Amino acid sequence: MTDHSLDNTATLRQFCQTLPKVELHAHLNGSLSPTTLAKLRTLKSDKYPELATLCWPQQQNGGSVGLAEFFPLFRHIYKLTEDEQAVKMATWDVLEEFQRDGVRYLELRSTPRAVESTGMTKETYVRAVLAAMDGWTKHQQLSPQNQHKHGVMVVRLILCVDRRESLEEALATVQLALRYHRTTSTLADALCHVVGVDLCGNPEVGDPSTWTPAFQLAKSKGLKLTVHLGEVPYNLAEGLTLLAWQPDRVGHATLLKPATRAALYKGKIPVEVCLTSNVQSQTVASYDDHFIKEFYRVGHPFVPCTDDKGVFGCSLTDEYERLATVLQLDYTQLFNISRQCLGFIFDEDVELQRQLQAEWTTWEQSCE
Ligand code: 6MZ
Repeated sequence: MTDHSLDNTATLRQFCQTLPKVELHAHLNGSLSPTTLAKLRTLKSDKYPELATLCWPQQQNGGSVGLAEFFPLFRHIYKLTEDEQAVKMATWDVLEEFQRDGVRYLELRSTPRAVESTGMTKETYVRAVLAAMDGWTKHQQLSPQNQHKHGVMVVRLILCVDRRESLEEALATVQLALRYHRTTSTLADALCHVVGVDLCGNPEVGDPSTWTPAFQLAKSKGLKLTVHLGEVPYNLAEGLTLLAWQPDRVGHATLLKPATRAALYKGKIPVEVCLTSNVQSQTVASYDDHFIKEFYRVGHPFVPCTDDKGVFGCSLTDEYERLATVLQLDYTQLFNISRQCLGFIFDEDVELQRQLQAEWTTWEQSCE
């Protein structure tokens, strides 16, 4: 595949849009599009009239949102997804949008949440997300007009522990992840399941050593691990504690101490890179200053991801386009990066991995 292998009118954007893509770092509630927010606002307008104008900051001013303003946003957003019906609607829409963006394998992540006033428990939250994933997948399979020639986008779930949570809460999330993990799932006809756990939330809050037993348990039971690493310039001990959990991937890894960076490189731990999110949330000064250049130079594995496509107003297509510009990549290099991501997915099903590889090969051949 060369830069000239596509038809002359094809632009970089078209290439990035049609490229089959893998999305491995997307938070459900941060991924809600303006359209979904509007639908949810209408649904909740009697209960929360004060949310009538709620929207993402970038919809108002197109501007960035620093980490200090980022986390409080979810206090409001969470009111819109405080019951199972709303969670299902939100999940369904997010899947539609990722598929439309050319994503062919998605690991969506979310923090199980209990809301006393609506009766939603952490378990019914997880069941609602999985039910929407299953329902959406079946709907796609049954709708010939919606069918991609390689079938429906594959969807998996990662459960998050928020840094505000206690060890007991983290352990409960790991137990939930195990209950809905494929190898132990009691849902015989389930299409979608949990593949791993993540540590997310405000990096200024909490100390990772608190949750070590929970993440060790997850690892020992066969769940895959990812952690948010280095979003703020925290101390060396914190970075090393997180890496001692032996995560299978890490998110961001933007502000690492040299010893943490060395450990990351030594372990060849793939990084979920979220360019737009990092620059907009001001953890990286500019795209030119982004560590992606260093990862690419030293050959460290990475996966382009959106993080919160709603909050940051981006798509995975945007992320590939941005990557091409920052790293000066041609189409072949972009394709190779997208294909390399298949090696970092958490679902270890050999047949699934074979199918995905075949799909990428077919796509590559179609460009020749
Ligand atoms: C850390 C983040 C995040 O779980 O309710 N979240 N945590 N860093 C980030 N990058 C800027 N983006 C999102 O989705 C929203 C939750 O994901 C976490 C935050 O804890 C946020 O509350 P769910 O679906």
